[in-house]
Amino acid sequence: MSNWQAAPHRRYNPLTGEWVLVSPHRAQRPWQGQVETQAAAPRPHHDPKCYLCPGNERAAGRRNDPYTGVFVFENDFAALHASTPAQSGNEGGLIVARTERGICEVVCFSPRHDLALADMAAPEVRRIVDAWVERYVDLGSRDFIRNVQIFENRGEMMGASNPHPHGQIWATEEPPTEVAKECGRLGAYLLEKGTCLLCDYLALEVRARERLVCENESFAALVPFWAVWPFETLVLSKRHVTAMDKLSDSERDGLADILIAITVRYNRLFDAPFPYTMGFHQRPTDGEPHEEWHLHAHFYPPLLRSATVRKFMVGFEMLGMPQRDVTPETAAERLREV
Ligand code: H2U
Ligand code: ZN
Repeated sequence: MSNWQAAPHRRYNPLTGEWVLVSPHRAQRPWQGQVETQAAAPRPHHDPKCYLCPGNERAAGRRNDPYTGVFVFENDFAALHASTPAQSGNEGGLIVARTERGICEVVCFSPRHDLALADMAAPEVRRIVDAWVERYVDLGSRDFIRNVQIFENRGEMMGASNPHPHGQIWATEEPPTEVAKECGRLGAYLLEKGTCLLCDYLALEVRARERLVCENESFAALVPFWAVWPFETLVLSKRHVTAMDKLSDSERDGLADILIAITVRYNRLFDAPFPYTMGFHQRPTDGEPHEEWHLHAHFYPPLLRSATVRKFMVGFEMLGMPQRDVTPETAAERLREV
């Protein structure tokens, strides 16, 4: 394809069927708007007031185990419950609702209050990967759970309620909207072409190398051609696996390695802790084989041009469609070079 660095254009996201507007020439416009502050104070190894540190009391009065590795507990303020009785309503297709059941868990990544994924050693992150696999399999095996969404909100800017390294898992009765969209597109592609959309896309990106950020034997991280967030990345398993439970031992190590590699690059970019939401998309757990699925993670970081200036999704984006100024190619180059 020709040079997409100059003219305003639209890019297609084959995973969701949506489009993003790219305006490369706008990246230089001045900024006199909101400037974020980032807490930079050094944190202790253990904070007696932190509700996620080992041995501490949580907000709801329960106490954490004196854990030394990864610690998983059921969210005390869960968004969904396993026992909600079924109910539904439909008034002329206009007032439509139904109850949703689910299970919400919190995963403490480390007993150390002051660490983040980027600061951890590979064997420590590997233990988090093992915990995610175990929770995906266990929650996914419940008869009423059809999707297990694993994610992390990192940093105050992304709404994380606590700096202690942790993530969440929301297992739901129905695949949520983003998963359902991807499921539809991946399924349609397999039906039409007989191959996996993300295997084909990865092959293309590995050949081009333009948007590739880093890779190891089993995973690659790249800025997708259709990225919306300035430094958004997509982490793809190199082998076609539908979910984490199909990863080999060395591929689990590869996943741990690439998570460290990408978060270290993010922190180096503006020489400051880099906020993001990240999470995995994998085979829904409805009992079907879902061969169209290809395990991947999305990193959606809000920062735009420094540690304190973020991208807002407002105006045209709320009313029209997502838009970006810095091209994915430029973002990938910067992430490669740090
Ligand atoms: P976030 O930082 O991504 O919000 O995750 C923290 C979660 O921890 C949040 O969902 C839960 C909140 O409900 N939580 C507990 O389960 N117990 C507590 O004592 C405090 C926070
Ligand atoms: Zn803590």
